[in-house]
Amino acid sequence: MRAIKAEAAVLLMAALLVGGCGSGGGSPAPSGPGTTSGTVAAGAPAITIKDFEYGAPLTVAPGAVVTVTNMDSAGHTVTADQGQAFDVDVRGSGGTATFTAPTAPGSYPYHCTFHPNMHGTLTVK
Ligand SMILES: [Cu+2]
Repeated sequence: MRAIKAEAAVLLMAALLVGGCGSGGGSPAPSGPGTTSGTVAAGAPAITIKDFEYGAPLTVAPGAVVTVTNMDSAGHTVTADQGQAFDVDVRGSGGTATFTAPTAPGSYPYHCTFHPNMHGTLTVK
């Protein structure tokens, strides 16, 4: 009798746990496993760091959310040269991060705090 009761309790707890996981929001998956470059989302602004370079200059709308992908094994940052317009760490080996572009139109040079020779420019307009 006691054993059966305990078993029922365990089953109930398991059911609760499964239900909790299902309804609770997990962390949002940035772009899923096995990402192929350029398929983040149609029209979504993105910077892909590769070989210690930020790639082509990017122009975005004011306040746009920019996704940064780091294909290098080393970690990088996207840090605005002036003020604190934006500053994100991007883990290496395919790590991603997002930041919100400034709302004021203009040209925003940025760099990597780990590798000061890395430079890029974000244009907002
Ligand atoms: Cu870097």
